[in-house]
Amino acid sequence: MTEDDSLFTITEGHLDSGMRGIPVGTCKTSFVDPIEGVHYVGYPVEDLANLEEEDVIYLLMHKRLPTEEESEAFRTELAHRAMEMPTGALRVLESLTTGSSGHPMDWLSMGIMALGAADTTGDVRTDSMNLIARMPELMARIFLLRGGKKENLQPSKPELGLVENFTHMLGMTGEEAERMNRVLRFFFILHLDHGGGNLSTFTGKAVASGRATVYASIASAMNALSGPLHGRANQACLEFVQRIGTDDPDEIESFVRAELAAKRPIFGFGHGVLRAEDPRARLLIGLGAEVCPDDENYRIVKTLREVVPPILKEHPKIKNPYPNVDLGSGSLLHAIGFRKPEYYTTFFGWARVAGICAQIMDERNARDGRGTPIYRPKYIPINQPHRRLE
Ligand code: AMX
Repeated sequence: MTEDDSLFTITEGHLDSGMRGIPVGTCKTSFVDPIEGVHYVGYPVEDLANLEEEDVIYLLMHKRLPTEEESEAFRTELAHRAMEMPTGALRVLESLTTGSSGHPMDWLSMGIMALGAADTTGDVRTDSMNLIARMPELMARIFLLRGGKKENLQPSKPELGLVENFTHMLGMTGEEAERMNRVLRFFFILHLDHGGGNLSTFTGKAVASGRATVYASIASAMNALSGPLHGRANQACLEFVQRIGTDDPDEIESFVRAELAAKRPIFGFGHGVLRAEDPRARLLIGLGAEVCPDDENYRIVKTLREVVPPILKEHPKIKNPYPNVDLGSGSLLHAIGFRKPEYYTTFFGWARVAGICAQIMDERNARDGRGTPIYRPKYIPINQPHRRLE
């Protein structure tokens, strides 16, 4: 490909389409094949789903898996950075007082900004590594503070690894902790990255392109993720499943048809790029068969997976009638003990921080270190005839 090769022809129909499919840049961390789903630096995500989460983050940052020594050094660096966390900055969250004020994604975004206000170095790698290292404690503090149990926070043990330290700080032990760690680590790896153009990643990189800090960029990305058509779909999907309340296929069909007639989205289905079932949906539903086969929500999810695609196919405008990643994840999180769906997007966000940081690092290093220029797509003015005040 040379600089002058034409990649895409933009027609008027592409305008006001959310930039759907328009190439705007390159991505080194991951790509989404419409049929095969997401690949991290070339590996299909299912090959990586049972690795240590830190090794997969290393892959996104360095474009190859670490050797044993590199893995050890990376984990040690993250652990060291976690210990240096400016926890005092998070007192700002305590001022929100009651657990019911705002959505947990608001708290996540504010928490990230507070960490940045306390400790921004301006070096993109340092700030990214600090933030990735400190996310488990931010998450644990948000969960406990909002739950009115801040005194239950166990002292951080970053040497346990990112996911295990989080469940440890929440006070989980024994088999319950093991089950949580298994599901959360799997969920975490599957959600780390999803190409360059998904809304949260794009937002994070757009903000970073103006040379805003990593913290400001990632908080912006988290705000983008918080919408129900994007990251909050995992919350919406479990609420949807709970509203259905039965795994009877006929009742589910009537429910889905009524939702469509009321012009409401069928959560857990559809995608901007994928044109087949998201492999991550298959992997999560597969994990559910191992972890919670008889769980009520899980059984509803399995029936939805069968019943919904033929119904959505009746609507030719819906380009992908198949399950997306959010279909199964909520039922699993619920089954392992996270009973409040409003928290689920924070898990998605926590994971995605690493992928977006890796992409921001790549964009800052682009053009021989000059970085990707500040984002500036073109909008074509309409209905604005030149005029003057008399
Ligand atoms: N339920 C109802 N309508 C749907 C639908 C669904 N699951 N998927 C698509 N549609 C509708 C769109 O709203 C759009 O309608 P419009 O022309 O009246 O605006 C039309 O079908 C065409 O949409 P599309 O090109 O197939 O998809 P899109 O790229 O515009 O939207 C998405 C993608 C994910 C927002 C959409 O499929 C949707 O709303 N799904 C339900 C919410 C959901 O599960 N989101 C999670 C996505 C994954 C993630 O980011 N976490």
